[in-house]
Amino acid sequence: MTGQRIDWSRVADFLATPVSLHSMELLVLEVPQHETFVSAIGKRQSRQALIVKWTDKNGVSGYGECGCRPDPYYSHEFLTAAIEVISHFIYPAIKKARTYGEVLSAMQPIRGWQFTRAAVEFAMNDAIRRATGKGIIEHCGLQQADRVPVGISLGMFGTVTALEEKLAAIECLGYKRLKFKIAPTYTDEAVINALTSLTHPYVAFDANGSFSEDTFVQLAPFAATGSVIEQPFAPGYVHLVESFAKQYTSLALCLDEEIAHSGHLQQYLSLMAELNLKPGRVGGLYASLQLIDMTRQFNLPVWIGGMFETGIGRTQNLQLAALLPEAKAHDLSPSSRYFKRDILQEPVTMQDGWVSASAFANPQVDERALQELQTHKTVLNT
Ligand code: OSB
Ligand code: MG
Repeated sequence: MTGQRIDWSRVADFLATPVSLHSMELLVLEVPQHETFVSAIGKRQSRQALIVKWTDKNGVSGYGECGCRPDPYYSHEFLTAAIEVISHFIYPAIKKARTYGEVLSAMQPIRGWQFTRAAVEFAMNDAIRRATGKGIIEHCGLQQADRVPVGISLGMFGTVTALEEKLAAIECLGYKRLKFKIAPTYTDEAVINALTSLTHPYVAFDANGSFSEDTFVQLAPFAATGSVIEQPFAPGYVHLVESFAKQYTSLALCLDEEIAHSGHLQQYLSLMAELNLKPGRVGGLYASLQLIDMTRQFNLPVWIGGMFETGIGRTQNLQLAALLPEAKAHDLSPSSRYFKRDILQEPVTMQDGWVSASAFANPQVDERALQELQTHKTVLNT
């Protein structure tokens, strides 16, 4: 499986790319979803999104999305706090930086706040890409596939009928993976039986850290299917994987929340079956390339995950996913899966479980949607 390695000398050259910052806008949008999504984290009907708009001294703008949630229930970061961190710590530190690498270095002293730092890097990279045609991904030496296989992340279901209706509705779309949210609050035997006897070739279960030693018994039927279980235990409690295996069965482990940087990956490598790499969660594009390179070094399967991002964040994630031709599916569905109105001029579409590069190579932002869905704006320009 070992794929190509990153060409770090080319990345180093890219880090010397000059940048300039005229102003930074922090836009909060409320983007209504098609349907309510229920997971161990909570229930959600619309996506509150934070978009960072980086405008350079030539008037070129780039966009980045901060993937964190409006609450601190997935990670410590949350949206209004991200605005504070950018306004008070990031913007003052980077406003005089002269290169891409200097911006990254200026953000380096900040502990944590990966989604927030990532959003700034995404926006800067996007501005460079719009000005020159190429960003860090195009300079990393890996080939970009011309299409990306995608899966769907499905919320929790109250009844077997609701589950069956959903499966029937999406069957013809050809998703390459079905990922189901699970939690110890799933106690309906019939729903558990239906979920553990699905015939789709690639099923995964995502617990968002909701199980503990007290609820091992409820996790056991899901683990026994041999399907990958994503983040069964809360971050920091990964040692439970071994005690679970002693009492029940082995666990095909995928980590999500747990992995905020390459040090974490190093620590848990031997326990993992695969990595859900969310570029925002690990601190941005440069950090994602480092993690991709590590997965290649250690032969660990990796795919790109999502945070229910709008088209701005999702198309950047899709550009990274295109670097991973061996991945079977990424959590990056088409616009129609998520929102009534995405914020791109052309929504991201999918054909038979594939999103083609034409949908994500050069996304154009729908400025009108950005205006109309906006609930807050902070402008930083001094
Ligand atoms: O755990 O993967 C997760 C969305 C928000 C927070 C956490 C998670 C998710 C998803 C969404 O599963 C996947 C997607 O964007 O399609
Ligand atoms: Mg997850």
